[in-house]
Amino acid sequence: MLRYVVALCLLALAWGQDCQVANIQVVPNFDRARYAGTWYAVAKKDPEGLFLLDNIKATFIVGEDGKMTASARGRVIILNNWEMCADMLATFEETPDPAKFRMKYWGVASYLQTGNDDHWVIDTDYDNYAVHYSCRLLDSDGTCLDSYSFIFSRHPTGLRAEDQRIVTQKKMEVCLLGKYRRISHTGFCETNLSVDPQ
Ligand code: RTL
Repeated sequence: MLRYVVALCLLALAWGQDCQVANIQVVPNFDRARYAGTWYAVAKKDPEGLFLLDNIKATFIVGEDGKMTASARGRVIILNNWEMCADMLATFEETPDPAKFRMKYWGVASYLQTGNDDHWVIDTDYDNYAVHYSCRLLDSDGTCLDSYSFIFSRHPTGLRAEDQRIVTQKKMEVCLLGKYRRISHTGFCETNLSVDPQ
């Protein structure tokens, strides 16, 4: 019963949203040093076209110069039926808002996608969860026509129960509630380090 009441309240709140990209709130005083390290993508909302499928893991690094870079790995299918793990690299350009970056990305292999996307950190507690958002195409009315978003967890097992509610709230704030799919982690993109026999 309580679940339905909460769901109804969320729905009522969702109706009150204007979905203007310019009004989307991000993490105040974003601290990239605390954000650094490994994140497991546990859910995603896809953009138009080719995208990472599953087994997605990202590692953010802050260099000595203070600049943030990242690497990401995930399963993709390219050329219609070639399944592989895409190794991606990214650099981040700062903007006046510390939680809003421009992300330039490319594949380690030249046939992988390259791009230059917004990379906004909507919310994070740095130790457990993070909500990412990117709008690729703004509509003339200020809403987003083509977006993608990742829910990240520090834990390969997924989000902690106590973080779920806040993440649902944030999904709603970026106007993407109900559009996310769970990301499975099957080990497909885990590199098997071979141990040499003595
Ligand atoms: C995320 C984390 C930070 C580093 C990078 C990210 C995005 C990667 C993307 C990759 C798309 C690859 C495709 C390859 C097929 O050619 C935000 C995960 C680089 C969007 C579609």
